[in-house]
Formats: sequence, C-alpha cells, structure tokens
Amino acid sequence: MSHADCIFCKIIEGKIPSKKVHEDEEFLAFHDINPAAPVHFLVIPKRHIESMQTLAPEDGPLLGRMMSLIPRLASEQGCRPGPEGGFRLIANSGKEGGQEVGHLHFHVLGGPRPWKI
Ligand code: DGP
Repeated sequence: MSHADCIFCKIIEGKIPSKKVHEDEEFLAFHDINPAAPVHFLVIPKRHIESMQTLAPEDGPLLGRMMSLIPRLASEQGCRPGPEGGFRLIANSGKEGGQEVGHLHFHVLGGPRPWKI
C-alpha cells in the first residue's frame, strides 16, 4: 500500500533513485541524502505508515523485526560494536518532533565523532 505523494514510497517503487543499504520484503534501508554523520542511513517499512504516532498495536512484531535488523545493518555499514562504537537511532515523529517526510523512518547514525548533530 503506497501513497502517491510520499517521497519514500517513490523510493521503494524505484521512481526516485537511492543508495540502498538493504532491501527485503518488509523493509528498505538507504543512505540519507543529507548525511549528518560518517554513517547515516534510513530504515523504513515498505508499508506506508505515517509515523510512530500512527503505529497500531498489531505493528509491534514488525517494529521488533525492524529493531533487530538495525544493529546488523549498522555493523555492516561500519559502526563498531561494543561500548566504544555503537550508533544513534532517531525517529522524528510529527512536525514538532522534526519529521519532514511523512513515512515512518529510523535514522541510524554512527562513525567517528564529531558529527553535525
Ligand atoms: P526527518 O526530518 O526525520 O523526516 O528526515 C527525513 C530525512 O530524509 C532527511 O534527513 C533527508 C532525507 N531525505 C529526504 N528526501 C530524500 C530523498 O529523496 N532521498 C534520500 N536518500 N533521503 C532523503
């Protein structure tokens, strides 16, 4: 179920190009167009969900699969494991939460500091 005026749905459909990090039946991960850290990619569900605010209780398992995918992708993208490495996970939600694209996404940021944010 895609939304005609959603940039990320267009990326999923290949109508807008992206630098993909990972793709499976449920999720797509791709580099942020405006990276704020040495590693900065976005993980999105292929199903159009507006934001964290519109998640339904039955979306719990999907969210769980997303959460277990993220550390694996972060490590593949060069985030070092353990307390000296790691990554930051951000989900802006709604206008006051700083969300610009209305399709649920997690920012995964990592790599040597300092970063822009
Ligand atoms: P947010 O503020 O959380 O909604 O962040 C949206 C992010 O999406 C922002 O960091 C820039 C990124 N972005 C917006 N449009 C595109 C695009 O067309 N391609 C890619 N790769 N990233 C995009």
